[in-house]
Amino acid sequence: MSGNKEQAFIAVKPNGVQRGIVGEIIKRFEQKGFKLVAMRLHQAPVDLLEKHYCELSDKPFYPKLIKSMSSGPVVAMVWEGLNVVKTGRVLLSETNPADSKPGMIRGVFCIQTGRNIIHGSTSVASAQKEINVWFKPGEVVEYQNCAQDWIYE
Ligand code: D4T
Repeated sequence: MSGNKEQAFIAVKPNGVQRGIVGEIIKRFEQKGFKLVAMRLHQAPVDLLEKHYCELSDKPFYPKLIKSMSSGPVVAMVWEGLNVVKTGRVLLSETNPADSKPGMIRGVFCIQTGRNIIHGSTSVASAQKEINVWFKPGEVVEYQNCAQDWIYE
């Protein structure tokens, strides 16, 4: 997927949902100009989370990561737009909130890595893998954003 149709998988983790930050996070992606093309509040089963985080299965923090991600509902989303994967990671900022830019999501809303409230795809390839893990075909919606010509030249 390329150009304005690039897609990123973004998820508000259970602690972000519990802390009532979902609206703030959606607002930042909307304000930037990205297009929301899928969203679901989901109590993720462990097997789904194991697929999502399969590349981290040998990490020491993996068991507590799976436990924390299954501790409550996740808001799973797909956002679309030019360079949305790279820019999405800028909006999230660093994995460790202590290293995050002060104005960015993890810099503003959280303190510790294990409670960093949001996930964002790190590459276009991993975004497509994650979208396929979290959404069925047809759940990602295609539509025209009426503001498109006011966002892109
Ligand atoms: P996610 O995947 O949640 O967007 O996080 P990142 O892409 O920024 O970072 P990651 O894959 O390295 O880590 C996944 C997830 O594990 C938690 N974690 C991470 C943790 O609890 N302790 C740690 O030491 C690390 C590195 C936080 C994010």
